Amino acid sequence: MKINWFPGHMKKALDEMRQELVKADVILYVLDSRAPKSCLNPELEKLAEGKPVLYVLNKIDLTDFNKLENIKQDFRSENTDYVEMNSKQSGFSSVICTKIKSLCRAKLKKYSDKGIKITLRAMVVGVPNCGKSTLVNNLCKKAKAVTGDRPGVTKGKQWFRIGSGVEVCDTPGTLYPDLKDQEKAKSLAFIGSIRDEIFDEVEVANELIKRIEKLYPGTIEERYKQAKNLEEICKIRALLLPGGELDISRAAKTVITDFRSGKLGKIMIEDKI
Ligand SMILES: Nc1nc2c(ncn2[C@@H]2O[C@H](COP(=O)(O)OP(=O)(O)OP(=O)(O)O)[C@@H](O)[C@H]2O)c(=O)[nH]1
Ligand SMILES: [Mg+2]
Repeated sequence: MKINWFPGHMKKALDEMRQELVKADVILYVLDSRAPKSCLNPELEKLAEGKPVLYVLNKIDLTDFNKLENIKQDFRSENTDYVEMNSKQSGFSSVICTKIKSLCRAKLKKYSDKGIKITLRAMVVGVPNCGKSTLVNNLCKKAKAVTGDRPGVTKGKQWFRIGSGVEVCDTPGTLYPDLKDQEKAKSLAFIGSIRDEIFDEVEVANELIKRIEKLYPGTIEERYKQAKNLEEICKIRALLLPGGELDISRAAKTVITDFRSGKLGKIMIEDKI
C-alpha cells in the first residue's frame, strides 16, 4: 500500500492559508487524538513559525486516555500549549480563549500599556477531517448566527468572534505534500484524513486490523465473535455477495467504520510515538 495524495486544491488552500496567516496572532492546530503525531503536517509547522500555537487535541472521546496522557506534555513549550477537546460537546470556548490570551500575553501587554484594547485572531488549521469546522461552529455559535448571512464572505476567510477579544477563522484541511512516512500515512488513512476513494479499502482494513492487533491484542476477535480477519468476519456476519461469495469489501468497510466511530473502543492508532 503506497499512499501519496496532494491534490491541487490543497496546494491552493496552503497558498491561501499562507496569505491569511499574516493576519493571525496565534494558530489553533487541531489534531485528531487517535493519531496526534501523524496529524502534524511539516508544511503547517513551517507556516506556524514564530507564532504561538495552541494544539487542540480533538476527539478525546475516541482515543486511549492513558496513551494521550503520556504524550500530551510534548505539545507544551514556551510558545505552545494544548487543550483536550471533544468538539461535539459545548462549553470549551472560555478555556480556549483563556489559553489564547495567555499565549499572546506579550502582545496584549504591549497594547494595554498604551491603553489600546485589541482583538486576537486565531487561525484554525489541521489535516482533513480532524474536526476544524466542528470546533469553529462549537466555539462561535452565537457569533455565527449574527454574521452568518454576510454575503460574499467565503467560509475559509471568515473570522468569527468566540469570546471577548478573540476571533477564529476556519480553513480547509491541508495534508502533507509528500507522505514519506508511510506509517503516518496509514494512520491518517485509518482516521479518515485521506479520502477513501484513493486507496483500496480492503488493503486499509487489513493494515488496520494488523495495527490494532499489535497495539490492542484481542480487540478484533472480541468485537467480531472470534473472527480475526476479513474472511472470517464475512462468515460470522454472513456478508455474502449475491452468488454466495464472501463480500470482503463490505467486511473491510465494517471494520473501518467501526474503528472510526469508536465501536472498537478507545484507541490511539499510532505505532511509534
Ligand atoms: N467523536 C467526535 N467526533 C468529532 C469531533 N470533532 C469532530 N468530529 C466529527 O469529525 C468529522 C469531521 O469534522 P469536520 O469538522 O468536518 O472536520 P474538518 O477538519 O473541518 O474537515 P475538512 O474541512 O474536510 O478538513 C465530523 O463527522 C464531525 O462530527 C470530536 O471531538 N469527537
Ligand atoms: Mg472543515
